[in-house]
Amino acid sequence: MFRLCQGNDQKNVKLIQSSDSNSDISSDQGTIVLEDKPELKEPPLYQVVLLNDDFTPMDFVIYILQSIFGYEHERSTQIMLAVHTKGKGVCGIFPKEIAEMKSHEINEMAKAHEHPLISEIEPMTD
Ligand code: TYC
Repeated sequence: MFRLCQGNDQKNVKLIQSSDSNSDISSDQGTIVLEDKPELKEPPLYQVVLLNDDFTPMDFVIYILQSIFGYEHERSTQIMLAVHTKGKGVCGIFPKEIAEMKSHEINEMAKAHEHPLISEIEPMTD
């Protein structure tokens, strides 16, 4: 005899063949249990956005991109020039807490060096 059990969300189910020794599921021989998978959602992502200004030296922005985001010199230069010409630009995408930390680090390093450089975070829209 087979019996079919299932959770609410039919997309997230797996088949388990029961046995008498498994106390989590029915002890009827031949019972099929469809269990929901635990729902593991990806964390919402945020962009770290760098804003242009007229005073922060280009080399300082390149240094920030290398030290905080780990970009190579050439890639950092490309990002810096994109921000310089377009007014703002994304320099990385992270879960909220990491984006906040990186943005805070940029803004504090800029303040410590008395540059007006500012970064912000923006939620990704999908
Ligand atoms: N516009 C700056 C300059 O001409 C360079 C710069 C680039 C500043 C990017 C900020 O986010 C920035 N020195």
